[in-house]
Amino acid sequence: MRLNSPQINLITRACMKASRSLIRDFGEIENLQVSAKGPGDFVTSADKRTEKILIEELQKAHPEYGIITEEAGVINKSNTKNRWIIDPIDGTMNFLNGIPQFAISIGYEEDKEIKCGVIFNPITNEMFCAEKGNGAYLNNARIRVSNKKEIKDALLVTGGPKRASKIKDKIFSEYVNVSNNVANVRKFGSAALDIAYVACGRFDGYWQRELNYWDIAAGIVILKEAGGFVDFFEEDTNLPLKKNILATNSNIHEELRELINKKDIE
Ligand code: 2AM
Ligand code: CA
Repeated sequence: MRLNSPQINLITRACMKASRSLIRDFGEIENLQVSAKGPGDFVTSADKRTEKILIEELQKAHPEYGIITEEAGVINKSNTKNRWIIDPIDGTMNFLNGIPQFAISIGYEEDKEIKCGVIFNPITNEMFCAEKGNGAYLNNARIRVSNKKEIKDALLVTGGPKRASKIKDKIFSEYVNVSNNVANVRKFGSAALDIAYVACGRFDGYWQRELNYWDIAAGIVILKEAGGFVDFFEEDTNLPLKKNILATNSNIHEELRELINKKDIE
């Protein structure tokens, strides 16, 4: 069956509308890269422009819904019953460098549970979407996680550390531990697409620290509906929004968690 909730239709439509100017902006990047000023400010405005279109479209239908976004912050803060979680460009560094690995990511929450999500890469024209209870799709085809059973055969993806991270050593030692025990590890620079790629079986698992909720909200429902498993590995379990994600095809989940928890550098 295809997805058909009013929310998913709204998100999809907003994504298609915002992607028109995003594709145009991406086309401009090449020119700006060779200019003296560089594309930095331009990217910030592309981010804002995309976000504005998304918010306008979503608000047309539901002006009262809460919104959490990367650029504008929180809108209608008191409404925690219905909320959109928006990342207008996930993979900003890739976008800035003319690399077509970035996406619009939008999740929809009801009573703090993610009900549906869309991750759209407008350059490759790949739209990942899911609705709780109705499966996950890439464009019109149903997707499922990989069936890989053994972590030693797994191809994983990760991200970070962010530039200002205070735990770079820890993140790099984790990377060493994991890469010594799996087939290989990739780093693609868009958390949303990384999770989506686990959902459709391209990668067997993904982990990353220091994320924001909007990076992963849509990905969580897409991965779960594709048969994957998502949880978090925070040291501080009292934080309201968790930042360190572990997302896999389910089969390799516990083994990957053990590798991440292993403290010694091998
Ligand atoms: P962004 O492109 O929207 O900033 C890169 O490893 C991934 O981590 C991207 O999805 C990126 O989202 C996300 N991320 C979150 N916080 C970040 C930060 N402070 N610096 C770099 N990437 C960050
Ligand atoms: Ca992001």
